Amino acid sequence: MRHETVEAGKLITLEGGEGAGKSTQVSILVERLRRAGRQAIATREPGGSPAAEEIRETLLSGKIKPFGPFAEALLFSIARQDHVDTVISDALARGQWVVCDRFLDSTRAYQGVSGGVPAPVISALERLTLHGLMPNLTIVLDIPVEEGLARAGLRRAALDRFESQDLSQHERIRKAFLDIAEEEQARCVVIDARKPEALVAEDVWEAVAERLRP
Ligand code: T5A
Repeated sequence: MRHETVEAGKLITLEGGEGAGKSTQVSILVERLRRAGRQAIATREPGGSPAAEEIRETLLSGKIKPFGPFAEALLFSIARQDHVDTVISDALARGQWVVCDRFLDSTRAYQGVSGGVPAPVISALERLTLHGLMPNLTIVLDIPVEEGLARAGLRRAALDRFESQDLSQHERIRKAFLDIAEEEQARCVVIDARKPEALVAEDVWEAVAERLRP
């Protein structure tokens, strides 16, 4: 019997603060990868699998907030593990390119740096939930906090649990993403998200083409 070896897919994550344009760029990138002949899927966190989408509702409603950032970090991690185990790993094994709106760096930035959950705890959660899986490429969309919040606010009537944090927390989160990108340059690329959508999409594609050769 002849066995065909399937080339493993790639995991690309988009990260950044509120309203940076992650969801917009995820859709554009998936279309572009498909036009380049790759099988590509869009997914998101928190969520991405039926069970994780249920956890998303609970987290964004603020019901877990009284238990503190550690409890939120645990729940984001439980959701991530299900998402990885039931969606991402299978897709990668089938050779698909997975483009994910937020992933582990959001937990590092929001619950870790902004929420004060110690970095070794966040790292332990990553080890327990990801079993060594890391994105092949992480694109950090960087935008001044107030500009991003204005975009997010235009889209929705009410801000969720995390969007409604105070400005200094959003500034810490922005810096946390930039610090991660600085520390992990082989994995991360920072893109100026203030530009018009089409120009940001060009920068995203350039980064993907240069780093991953789709
Ligand atoms: N969270 C998440 C944690 O605390 N820990 C974690 O581990 C994880 C995974 C998720 C929340 O959960 C937190 C972080 C978040 O607060 P969400 O609803 O998924 O909540 O929110 P976000 O991921 O922040 O997504 P947003 O929907 O707020 O923003 P996006 O996806 O960055 O932006 P997008 O594409 O929806 O665009 C927003 C608006 O701007 C316009 C769009 O048309 C849209 O109206 N826009 C642009 N306008 C001008 N120029 C451009 N270049 C534009 N690009 C988009």
